[in-house]
Amino acid sequence: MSMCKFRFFGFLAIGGILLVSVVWAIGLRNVAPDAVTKATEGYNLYTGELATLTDGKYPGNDESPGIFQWGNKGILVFELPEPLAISEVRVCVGENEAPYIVTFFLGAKLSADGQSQDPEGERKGIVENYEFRTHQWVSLKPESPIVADYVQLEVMNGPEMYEIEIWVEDETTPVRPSSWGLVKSRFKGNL
Ligand SMILES: [Ca+2]
Repeated sequence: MSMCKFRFFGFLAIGGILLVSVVWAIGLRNVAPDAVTKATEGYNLYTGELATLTDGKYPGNDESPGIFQWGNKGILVFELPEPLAISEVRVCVGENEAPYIVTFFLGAKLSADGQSQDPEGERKGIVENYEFRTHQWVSLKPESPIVADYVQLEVMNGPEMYEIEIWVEDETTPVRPSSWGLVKSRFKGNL
């Protein structure tokens, strides 16, 4: 191996270790796959499968990821198993410029029919994104982490959605094993 290659791979290794260490220290983890996910039913029609929103597949890492899409507007809810300090909600989107609104609740529960626009429980915060992005990650990030156990995502204009992540900070919980891919996706911020 030439010195250039050696230096290159050495830099990658050191950089990777440093970045992974940073993420480890912060203790970020995506809890969306652990949540009970539900879409409002009745007036708001959608195509696609809810499960594809938390299967870890999106255009940045899969050739044909599933698309979840409302006809126009709709609400998705994520009920977490316990209150957690949520630092960011991200949505990987495709076509259709759209606004996104996330509301954080504590003590709320899903209703049997999924109609949960005004769930019981205490509303702890709301974050809105009107950047109208397409084909990238949309970030909904509160100024500081919000402790909540119920996350509601409201969209309009029927955006294509590939993946939703709910990132929490927990210093006692290490990141999941796919550290390098996770670091790249977190710091790149785009597809
Ligand atoms: Ca997906």
